[in-house]
This record gives sequence, C-alpha cells and structure tokens, in this order.
Amino acid sequence: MTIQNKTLGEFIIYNQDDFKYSSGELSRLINSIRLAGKVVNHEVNKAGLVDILGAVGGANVHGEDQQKLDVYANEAFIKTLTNREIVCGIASEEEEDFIIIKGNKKNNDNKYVVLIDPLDGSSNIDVNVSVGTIFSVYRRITPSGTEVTLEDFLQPGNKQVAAGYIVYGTSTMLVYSTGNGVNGFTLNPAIGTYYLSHPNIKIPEKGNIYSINEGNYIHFPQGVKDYIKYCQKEEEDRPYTSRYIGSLVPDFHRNMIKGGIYIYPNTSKNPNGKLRLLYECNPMAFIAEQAGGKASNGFMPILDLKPTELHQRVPFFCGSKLMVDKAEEFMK
Ligand code: AHM
Ligand code: MG
Repeated sequence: MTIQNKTLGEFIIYNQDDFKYSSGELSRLINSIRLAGKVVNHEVNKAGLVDILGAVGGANVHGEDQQKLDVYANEAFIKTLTNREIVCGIASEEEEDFIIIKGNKKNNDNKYVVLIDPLDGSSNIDVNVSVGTIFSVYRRITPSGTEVTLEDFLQPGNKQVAAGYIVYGTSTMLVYSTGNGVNGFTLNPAIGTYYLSHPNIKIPEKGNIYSINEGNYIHFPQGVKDYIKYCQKEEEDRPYTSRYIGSLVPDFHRNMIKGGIYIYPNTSKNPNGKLRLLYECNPMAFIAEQAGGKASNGFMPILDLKPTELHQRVPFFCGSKLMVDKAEEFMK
C-alpha cells in the first residue's frame, strides 16, 4: 500500500454523489460504522491475551469486568450509532427486539435504520480464527419524525441503500457498497486509518472453491448432495477445492476475491438453514450482486424475499454467478 491510496474518509468525500438522496446522513452513518469497527478490532486483537489480562466473564487486572466479545461488539456498534444520532432504529442479531432511537432532538427525523450482526462467527474467537461484522442499511418507510416500527426493518433486501462487512482477518478490512459497486478498505493499524486497497471489486463469474459444512451432508437436501458430488467430479475444471472456515464473512470474502460458492442449505434438522436473512444473508447478497455475483435461497434471489420476522433464517447459496446458477439447477 502506498501513501497515494485514498483513505476511506477521502473516498466518502469524493463520492458524495453516490449517496443519492443524502444530506450527508449516510456518509456519517458509514463513518460511525468505521469508528465502531476500529474499537471492536482493537478488542478482537486482544482476545488471545485474555488468559493474561483476565478471563472473559471475570474481572481483568484492573478490576474491570471483562465482557464476551460478541456482547462488547454489540454495545460498541449500538452506542456509536445512538450517540451520533444518525439513525432512527437499530436491529441486531444480539437483541431480541429492534431498538427505537429517540435522540435528544424533539423529533428524530433521521431517515435510516441499520441492521447489524456485530460479531459473526464468534465461536472462532477462542481459537484465533477470523470473524466479522455485517451491516445493512434501509430508508425507513414509516413517516419521518415518528417512532420506527417493525415494518421499517422487514423490508426486502433489494431495498437496501447500503450494506457491508468488516473482516477481522490477517488484516482488518471494511468492504461496503452503496449500490454503485463494491470497494474494500484495509486498516493500517499503526495509524488507525482505512485505505482504499480493493477498488471496484468484481467476483469472478466462476471459481473453483466450494464452501459448505460437509459434516452435515447426511441432513442435506438431495439437490445439495448432488451439487457437492458435481463439485467433486473429475471433469473439465473439476474437482473444485473445498474451503470452509465456519465464519461467514471471511468465507464469503475469500470466495468473492478468488471465485467460489458458499452454501448453508436447509437441512432435515434446520428446515430453514442457519443463517439469518436480515443480518447475514441480505447484506452479503447485496454485496455479491453489486460485485457481479449472485445469491439465492436455492430457488429465488435472496434480495426478493419478503421478510416476515426479525430473526428469520433462510437457506443461502452465494458467490460466483455461474456456480450459483449451477447449484440452483440441482435444486430444481
Ligand atoms: P453466529 O451468528 O452464531 O456466529 O453463526 C453464524 C456462523 C457463520 O459465520 C458461519 O458461516 C456459520 O455460522 C457456520 O455454521 P456451522 O458451524 O454450522 O457450519
Ligand atoms: Mg451471525
């Protein structure tokens, strides 16, 4: 990375016009996520030191209570977004219900609601493996100045105005889209600044990676079993290679850069799969489509699904377009 690279802050200023109807609100929102992401990143990086600094759930050497990281991340994002008074509501994978933001002003006339999975894949933290934050932004549909209601959050994914994720990996990256392509920014931890490192990301139309928890094979629908056999067959560019971290963000990120498909299907045990439509699938689907890829529930586009509840789960097939097309063929 050279110093000529734009910082995220500069990028937002240069691309003000991308934020269509914006009075700067969406830019401020992305800025808040960038800030909270840095706070969480700092904490995630210390995770391996808990034995030294004090166990999670107990008190650290300073006598302060140590929080579990997913709880910490949840609070960090909610606090940042609330304090800056830029949204009118937040829904989080960590909270049962959505949060109404009233703000200090007489009327909260902010336009946007944010849905967030503050720390996805958190079971990987204990073993020093990458995790991520996922976020999704909608314009409210109820009248401005009133309290948000459930319907502001239950909008189909194709109504997203922005979505993105932060991957806490070997480097920390923020990847997001406001509907004009996808850009990736890498954090320089020495100075706490994100630099544009991956402009205009495009998912290869086809790749050779398939990512699925094959341990559940016995419970998969026949179409998924057949697709896996297809991936493993020796023919043309196959067999494909299998890569599965068990953290959606880095699994998706790798496939987006290299080309591949991520699948979390419905199983006989979990008829709707595991991943949450609003916090995980919709934002990832938005990014995938913005990068020229595809996301489906096996039969129809994820972004066209009409959500019925906040914590709804859906089967998820996402990544390189031609690979998702092929998996859908097997699902028929
Ligand atoms: P979480 O929201 O409880 O962290 O679970 C979501 C995670 C995803 O990051 C990952 O892709 C998936 O669960 C892995 O599930 P499994 O362990 O069943 O393969
Ligand atoms: Mg999650």
